[in-house]
Amino acid sequence: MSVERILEGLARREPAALARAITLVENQRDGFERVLSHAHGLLGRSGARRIGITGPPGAGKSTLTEALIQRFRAQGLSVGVVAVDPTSPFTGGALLGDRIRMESVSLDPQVFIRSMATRGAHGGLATTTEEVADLLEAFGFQRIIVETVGVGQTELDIARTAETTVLVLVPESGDGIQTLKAGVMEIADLYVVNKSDRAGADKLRQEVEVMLGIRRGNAFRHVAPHHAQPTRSDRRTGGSQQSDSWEPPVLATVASTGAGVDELAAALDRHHAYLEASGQLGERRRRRLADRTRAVLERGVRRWLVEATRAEELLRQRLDEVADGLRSPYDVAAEILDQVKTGVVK
Ligand SMILES: Nc1nc2c(ncn2[C@@H]2O[C@H](COP(=O)(O)OP(=O)(O)O)[C@@H](O)[C@H]2O)c(=O)[nH]1
Ligand SMILES: [Mg+2]
Repeated sequence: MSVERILEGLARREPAALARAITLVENQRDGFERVLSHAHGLLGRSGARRIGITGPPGAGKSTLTEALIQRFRAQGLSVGVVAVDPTSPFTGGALLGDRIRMESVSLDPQVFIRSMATRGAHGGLATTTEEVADLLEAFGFQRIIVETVGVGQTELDIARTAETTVLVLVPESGDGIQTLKAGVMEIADLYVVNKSDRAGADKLRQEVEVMLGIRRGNAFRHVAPHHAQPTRSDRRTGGSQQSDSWEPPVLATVASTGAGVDELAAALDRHHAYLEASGQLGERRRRRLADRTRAVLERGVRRWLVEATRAEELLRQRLDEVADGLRSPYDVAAEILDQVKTGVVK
């Protein structure tokens, strides 16, 4: 399918064209930036919101995503999902065991689920994921969920391309709590203790709350001179939010039965309202656009360096000298860069 044909198909809202566009972007084939540039012009029209869901494997992220899809559909909202998680497919397990309803969701044209290929997207995975989310938004989906597996920096970078980041932990997720302790997870906007039907869920919830409490205790930004500090129970429910600060709530869910999902959806709404009221929605958007432009520029430079210059060839020529200890990788890189800059290597 040519780029023209894809653009026409997207204008006619053909799901097949959307699928092709996503593949084009994932593989960075010729014309992918044209499609993305076009899509960019269509963003922000349908009041779309992006939600990033991350957490350790098996935490129930996909199950939770399915439950949210149902919830959003019941509100008449269309939902696009990007799953950067090769390990767990969407099974329909959250649909309360109702096969008929599950089918009706998977055949629902207002729901589009796409799994991302993670191989090959070296380093640029966060950018590519965000670009795929752009395509979904441009297509008209009103809620976009990005599911990523893991609790490391990469997963977080991906989840952070969303407006609201949800970290899903489970009683057995030792990893998650360790990372949390290490401070990597501080940027989640909402914490969910899923599998709250299991032993240890309450304890985990308390642990997470204590940890967030410690973090808040150390951070002066939470000291609001004209207001009383929210009480402990306010914090727990995320109930009392001032427009200038957000206290991440710690919610309990059982994704497989849908318990707690209404509260999660309500917390997502509250966070969005907070982002709007505080002006952060616009701020975060500007920051993302700057990050994106930089990422696209870097990607372009890298592609140009590899495809349009003889840098790689020169590298191969010099490799023996490096291997023999005659030169360092830094010398060689500097030489190549110099030659590229002065146009000796074209
Ligand atoms: N007991 C229990 N099992 C759950 C819950 N949520 C999900 N599961 C199960 O946990 C497994 C992993 O779920 P999945 O959504 O694929 O996890 P993901 O890897 O985080 O996407 C599946 O067998 C789910 O049915 C829950 O709240 N309680
Ligand atoms: Mg999953």
